[in-house]
Amino acid sequence: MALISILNGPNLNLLGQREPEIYGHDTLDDAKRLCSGRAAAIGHEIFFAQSNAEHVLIDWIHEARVRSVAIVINPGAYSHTSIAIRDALAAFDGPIAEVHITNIHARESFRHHSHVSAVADMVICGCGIAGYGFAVEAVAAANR
Ligand code: DHK
Repeated sequence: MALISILNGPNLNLLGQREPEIYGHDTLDDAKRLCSGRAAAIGHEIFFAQSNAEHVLIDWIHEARVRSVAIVINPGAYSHTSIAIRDALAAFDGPIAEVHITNIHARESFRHHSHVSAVADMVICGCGIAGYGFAVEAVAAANR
């Protein structure tokens, strides 16, 4: 049994409450339940966490270097701004999945580029919280 770190960036604590016409009605707790069920089914455990602070996300990525076999990350708006998160992920050896609830390419132009995508092994966007489940399965398969 191995650990997968599932990390969520700013404003994702409000999932289900903020702009539901864009982000839907599912909550981050729903995403956590989905991930833990999906991970358990394939013999893995999860560390699932959310922070609005860039440095906290970076610390969790560093911790994943020693305790996790894979990372699933929705960096929220930091996807589009944070070279520091990109660099932290580049120092992780296992598979990385970048997840976005929405299809960032069909939204405002400032969301079209993600600094994280260049260091992710896979990018899943526009699938709602189902994307988290796909990501857990994909990183587990990539780690085999
Ligand atoms: C979530 C956010 O908070 C936005 O800043 C990103 C992403 C998109 C999502 O779709 O999950 O641009």
